Amino acid sequence: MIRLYSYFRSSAAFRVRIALNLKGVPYEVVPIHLLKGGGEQFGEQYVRTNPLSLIPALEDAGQVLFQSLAILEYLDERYPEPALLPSDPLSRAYARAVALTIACDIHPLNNLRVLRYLVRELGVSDQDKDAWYRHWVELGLEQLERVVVSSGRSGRFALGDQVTIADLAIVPQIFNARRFGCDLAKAPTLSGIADRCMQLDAFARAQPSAQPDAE
Ligand SMILES: N[C@@H](CCC(=O)N[C@@H](CS)C(=O)NCC(=O)O)C(=O)O
Repeated sequence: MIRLYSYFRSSAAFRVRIALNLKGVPYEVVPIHLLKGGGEQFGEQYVRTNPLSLIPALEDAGQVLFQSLAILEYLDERYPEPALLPSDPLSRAYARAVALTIACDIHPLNNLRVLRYLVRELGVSDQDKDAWYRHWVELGLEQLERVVVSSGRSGRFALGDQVTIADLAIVPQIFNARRFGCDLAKAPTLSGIADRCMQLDAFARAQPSAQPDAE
């Protein structure tokens, strides 16, 4: 059975949990606590699994995959239904671009290790760390909102009425933005997409509070 190294609050793992649920692929969650004891992602055992010390990693047929977007594309190729990418090349590139904007340009600035470095090494106050977090998330989502609106492609979801990898990236990012009290007034379309996605069972079952390691 597929094993997913996951942490309930990890937005990158959240993306993969949604894909597995949508595709109806059974999987076992192996919880890796990112805070306990300094972080289990740095433990010898997990570093052997994923030397990047990041969540998620997915183990299938004895192989370990990492990077959530690569994992999503792997799952889409291995379990094609329902497809997470549209069929025409332009729409595929667009869906990937939306997902990559979140995964490459928004999420990494606010990752745990970055926030920790700000506080522990650079002596930034908790208040300033939170301001950093909100600044990059609000700016990133405001810009992405403009992309999504001007593309004219959105419907119930980021690409019409088909769930794609774009939605799998949007939902966890909006989820975390709300948790950290970001102002999403300038991202109403993205917020609406996230709300409609969360009405789907596959998304709801993937959310942090539904995880076996939820606190
Ligand atoms: N680009 C990676 C990002 C993975 C990532 O940053 N995971 C976070 C949780 S969402 C993590 O493991 N953080 C641990 C840390 O910062 O020490 C992906 O998409 O898989």
